[in-house]
Amino acid sequence: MAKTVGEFVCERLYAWGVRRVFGYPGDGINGILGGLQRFGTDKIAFIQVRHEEMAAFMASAYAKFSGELGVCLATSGPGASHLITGLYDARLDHMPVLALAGQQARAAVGGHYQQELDLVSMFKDVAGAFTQQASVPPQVRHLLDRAVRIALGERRVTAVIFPNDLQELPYEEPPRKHGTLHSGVGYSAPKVVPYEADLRRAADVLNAGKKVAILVGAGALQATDEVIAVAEKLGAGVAKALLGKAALPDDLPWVTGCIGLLGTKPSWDLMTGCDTLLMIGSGFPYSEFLPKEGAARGVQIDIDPGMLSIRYPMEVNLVGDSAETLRALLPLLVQKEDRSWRETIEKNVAAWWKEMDERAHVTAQPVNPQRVTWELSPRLPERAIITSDSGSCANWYARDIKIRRGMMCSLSGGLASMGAAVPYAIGAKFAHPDRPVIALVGDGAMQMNNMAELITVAKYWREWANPTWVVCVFNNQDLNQVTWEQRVMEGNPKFNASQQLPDVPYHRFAELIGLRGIYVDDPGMLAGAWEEALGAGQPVVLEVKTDPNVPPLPPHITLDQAKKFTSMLVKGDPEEKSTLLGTAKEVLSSVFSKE
Ligand SMILES: Cc1ncc(C[n+]2csc(CCOP(=O)(O)OP(=O)(O)O)c2C)c(N)n1
Ligand SMILES: [Mg+2]
Repeated sequence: MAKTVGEFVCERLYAWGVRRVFGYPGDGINGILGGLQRFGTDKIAFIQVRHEEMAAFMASAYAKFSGELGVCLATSGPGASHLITGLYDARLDHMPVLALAGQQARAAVGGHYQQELDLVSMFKDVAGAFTQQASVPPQVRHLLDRAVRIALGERRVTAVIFPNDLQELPYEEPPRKHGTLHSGVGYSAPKVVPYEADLRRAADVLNAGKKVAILVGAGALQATDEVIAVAEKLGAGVAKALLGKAALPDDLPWVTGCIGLLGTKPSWDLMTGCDTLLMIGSGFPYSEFLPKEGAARGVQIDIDPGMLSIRYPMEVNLVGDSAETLRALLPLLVQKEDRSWRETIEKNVAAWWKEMDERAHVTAQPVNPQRVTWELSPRLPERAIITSDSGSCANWYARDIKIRRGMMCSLSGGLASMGAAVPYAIGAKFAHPDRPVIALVGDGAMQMNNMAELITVAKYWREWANPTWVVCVFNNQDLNQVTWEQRVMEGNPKFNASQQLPDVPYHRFAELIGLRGIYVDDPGMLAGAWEEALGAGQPVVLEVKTDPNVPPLPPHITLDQAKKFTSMLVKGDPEEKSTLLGTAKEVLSSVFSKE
């Protein structure tokens, strides 16, 4: 029997190197699933998720952690629309992800049919680089070839939509005649390096600087040695955008940690005190954390011209691969003899880590959330992968985890979506089954969708070479990050109707579905709990009852924000009687005293 279009799709994806697809079935996509069944799940594994959005998050995380194409699959209508948020996550973080979606039969399209959405229009923004709906079998080959090559080459999301009747038809190669396409498989990333003259202009700016600050992002993840060499030569300090947290280890004394709202005071001092800024592979969005316009000369390196000079007007804009460009730049740089700038940075960094230690040990009711990550950090196994959800835990992830060489970490950066940490941690395991994986998640995000995805973990963990997979839930019964934003940014007291969360026994839910559950409501138990979780030999939900009144404040607070905060205290907050007053005032005053 001739192979079907569905079988051909699998065969072609396999030829492109695709070995797993994250997805969920439905009658809109059953022809491709039937094709996969016949093609062989030993060649392309189907990872069954609980929700299509999670499949897209997993594909995004898989691309981030493996460096390969992530593929997700969904049925027509609601399955396809469920993919959207996860695809936007990949889009905003520049990840190559291919979405395969079903559609109603060709004869029904345009007929307000059940589960018929205008999918080309729907995907067109998120997968704007390439979205096409197949209409005849000979078209499928080039649609797939282009969708994969564009996703990989442009680091974009692409989508191919398949009407369900088309999936069942016999596959036909494009005939040799006018009006047909004859495409092929294969893509190799080029070496992208700026011209010598532009490198010289960049070197001139960097050599003239006396106080050089470097900011690295996800684009520098493969350039660790090169960034270290350049920073050493320039006597520079290096701050990290959240997605670039693993680009440099935190045990280097001149690495100031993360930058921005979730960042550190030494990163703030680095950026406000520098006279020259070198930005490498970062789309870090908040310009107010960079030097004031005109206060520093700037050089930027990015593989994507669209990301150049949009956060700070740079003097030299270099399009290039980070590692290759830095390697080419290095011989043009002059070793800075005056190390006083570097010494100041190192002093600031040492003081900051001491302050982090103190903040983690401030008494809270019952557990200080910062203590959770502080205790995890030295216990992180080699080569661990850490993911974080969006919420207050992202602050503790950004600030308290000392990343070491060989580790990986990520989160939903550009989109900053809730609900990504568990699917990210699952995607990480499929990319690196031999690495221990740890996810940090708030209770709101756990309730939103991460809990359901634990079922996916229960289904697959026995296939993973290393069974260590831990999700730590910060149970504070609050949408805490936003509660604090409402207080500090808006000057409003906590609004219980929108912020308070029901208490859920996450550790017991874990046990119900066959995972290990650990519960901690005493900071003294944390060290032992982490050790137990990391050595459990099976996936664990570590639930910690944390205090919502420990403020995840930005490293630098403006006077305006402080005034609003004070007015909130006057207006009255349901938590007024708690430790909020003490802790928040303490932290605020410590921030101001350093101004
Ligand atoms: C999908 C989505 N909805 C809403 C938000 C806005 N938001 C950001 S953090 C947050 C609170 C998260 O609460 P939780 O998961 O309990 O973590 P916590 O801040 O309490 O530690 C919300 C609502 C978001 N980022 N993503
Ligand atoms: Mg919470």
